[in-house]
Amino acid sequence: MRSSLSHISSRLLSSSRPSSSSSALNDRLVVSEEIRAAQNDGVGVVALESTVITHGLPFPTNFETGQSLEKVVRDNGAVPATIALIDGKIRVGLTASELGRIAQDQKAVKVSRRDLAYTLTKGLTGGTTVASTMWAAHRAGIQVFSTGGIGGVHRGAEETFDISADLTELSKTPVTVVCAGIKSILDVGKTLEVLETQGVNTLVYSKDNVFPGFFSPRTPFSGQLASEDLREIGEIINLSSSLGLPAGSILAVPIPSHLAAEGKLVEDAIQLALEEAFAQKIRGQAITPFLLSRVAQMTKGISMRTNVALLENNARVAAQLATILSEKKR
Ligand code: PSU
Ligand code: MN
Repeated sequence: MRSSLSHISSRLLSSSRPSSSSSALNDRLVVSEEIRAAQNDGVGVVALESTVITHGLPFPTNFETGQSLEKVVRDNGAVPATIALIDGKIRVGLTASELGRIAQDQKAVKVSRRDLAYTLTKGLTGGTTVASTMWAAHRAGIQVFSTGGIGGVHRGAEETFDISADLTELSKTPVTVVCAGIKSILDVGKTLEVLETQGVNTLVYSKDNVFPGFFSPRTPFSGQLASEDLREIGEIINLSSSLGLPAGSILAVPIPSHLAAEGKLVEDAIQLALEEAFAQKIRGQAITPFLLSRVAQMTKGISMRTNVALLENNARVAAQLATILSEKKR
């Protein structure tokens, strides 16, 4: 009896040993030559997610946007690292033809942290969310990541428990996520509460400490600190890591004033769609697709155009921040 127990416990111990994890990671994580060279030369690198390509925008806008985001990063002195799952590998840095491939793959999986292992095992194409892009970026030595909006706490989460893995990833992966705030289809207040609980640095790139709401420059909430000085923001990020704090950071960039009028139109449509969803008792997983398609209908394409412009604006700020952070290491 005793010997069979010790046999079981030694098997349990050996199965939980992390010994093979780093070689599996070395095998699966493929970082492009250009990105490796940039890192060696102290040039900034900006990670870009791919769920927006596989699931966020229709073809060919998704492909064109993927390319234009890479161009914006380059024009601002950094090297883009679009991250996606292709043929059983986590690819950091894609060629134009690979970008085209993921943009047209109808079977692409939306890959959050939990979906990494199964999507790789099946060799499926995967668009990485904020959570899994952060995870891969950190393992590839990339500190800055640009996206549109992060996932968060859904309205009604007290019943559905629908809280994005983006928030838990931010608690344990020291990557800075540049975004335009949190879309009002989510519960912005609850999302900021969870970020606080999880110890995430929540910074606003503005002179006013007003947390932005993606299409709208204002929500009723604030971040910890507002600053228009990317060097100061870089110092906070560096100190957070130097102190050994495991969490990442959010840098929320308000919608620029030249997009404000279009943003207001889209935000009004979102509020109307939310009322419709409530009246029609649409709940749970059905809500987000309902809201997004209603808003697209109501704004006749303006929501998509503004979304792309916000993505580009964030990529610009992220490239500038990545350049500052990499200078300090030279
Ligand atoms: N929020 C947006 N636009 C997006 C997403 C979120 O305003 O495209 C995408 C991002 O890839 C984000 C993901 O990481 O959805 C969150 O999905 P979920 O809530 O299933 O974790
Ligand atoms: Mn969810």
